Amino acid sequence: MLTENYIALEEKYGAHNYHPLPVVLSKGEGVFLWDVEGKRYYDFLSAYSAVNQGHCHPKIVNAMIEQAKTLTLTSRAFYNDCLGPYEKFITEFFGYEKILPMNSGAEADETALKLCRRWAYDKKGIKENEAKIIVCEGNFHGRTITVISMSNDPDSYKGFGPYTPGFIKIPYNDLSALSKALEDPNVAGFLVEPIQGEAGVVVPDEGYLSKAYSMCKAKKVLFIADEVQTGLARTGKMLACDHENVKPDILILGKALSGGTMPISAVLADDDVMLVIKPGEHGSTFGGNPLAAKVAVTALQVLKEEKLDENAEKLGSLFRQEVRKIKSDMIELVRGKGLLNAIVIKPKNGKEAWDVCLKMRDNGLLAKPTHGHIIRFAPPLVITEEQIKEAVKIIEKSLQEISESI
Ligand code: IF1
Repeated sequence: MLTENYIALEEKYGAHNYHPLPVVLSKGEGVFLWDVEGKRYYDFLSAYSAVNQGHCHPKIVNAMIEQAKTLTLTSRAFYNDCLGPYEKFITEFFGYEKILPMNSGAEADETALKLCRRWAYDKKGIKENEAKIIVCEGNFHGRTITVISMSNDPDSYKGFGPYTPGFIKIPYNDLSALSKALEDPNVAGFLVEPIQGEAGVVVPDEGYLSKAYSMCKAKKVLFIADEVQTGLARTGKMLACDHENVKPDILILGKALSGGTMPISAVLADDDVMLVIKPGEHGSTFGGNPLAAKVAVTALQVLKEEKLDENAEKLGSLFRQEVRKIKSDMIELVRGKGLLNAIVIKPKNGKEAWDVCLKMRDNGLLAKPTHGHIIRFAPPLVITEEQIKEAVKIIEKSLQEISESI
């Protein structure tokens, strides 16, 4: 079946909730993807940072196969022999007392919101149903009704009301706005992405996270970091918060926690926060299942053993340095941290980011525009120096070909 046939199937039988780049993939290995015609591509999206360890990492896949043949799901109605060891491993890995295991990133964000609100009532003494949580404009935390209630992107929230109340929206990277919002005694938490991914890889000023953290502490407000996309070595440190030595009161992880094999997310916190939720007050059918427990431990071990944070730091700098050498009037700017980068495209004679992505696809590299004219570049963290250089050549060639075609 050729590319068109597969696309036609999705068009006919699938919801139209995406507009994918026209390429049909059938195999992944490390930094590479192959389409149904056998053409190879560099993957520069990594499934939105869910494949940091590279596609089908053998250690992770083998751990999955072994556990899949043994026990995949018990539900939390009973104990199993994988969850406790996983909980010990991950809490020691990140330095927290407890983990609440979930599946998707949105579920983990929802869990963090519930923890924060319950902590507000039981520990901070805020009146029931009065808790407020500060969020940033430009945020992306998932697609559930409550999560889109925090969004100021019409594509995320329009037509899905009524919305969940209790959120205060402030501009990102704006400490005076945060300071003002923190004056409200009913504020219980501040939920923030250390780098705003969907907004177009918006990196805040140096010191923003640490100052925001201190301001929250001064007002007994929980600092909640959504590291679903920025975490797990992506930005050159195990967590993006590590760049400023900030330890969030609630840490949200997802995506690469499974190395891209299955949905696994997690919320980490210390007892003072985590134990406000009592038995029977929160959960999920698959949360903390034995298969996820084994996969997540292996996925984290791979990050550490292969020093993928150091590789991301080193090769991210190389990527930005090499892209900045490209002579093209379609490059407005390059920004990012580690291997989470973006190029802001200056449209030229009607050609824009989407056209650049189509051309890069023809030349063997897959990436996709986020808002408007911004292209995110986020390869698996196992990429090598030589592959980064080859990828930059493809970007340069593609921009040149577009300019010549106009
Ligand atoms: C889509 C965006 C990225 C996330 C952060 C929570 C979640 C995400 C910081 C929710 C998910 C995904 C969702 C996917 C595309 C992708 C995305 F474009 F939507 F915004 F990466 F930037 N926090 N991001 O980035 O995790 O429930 O999806 O497991 O919805 O189109 P999830």
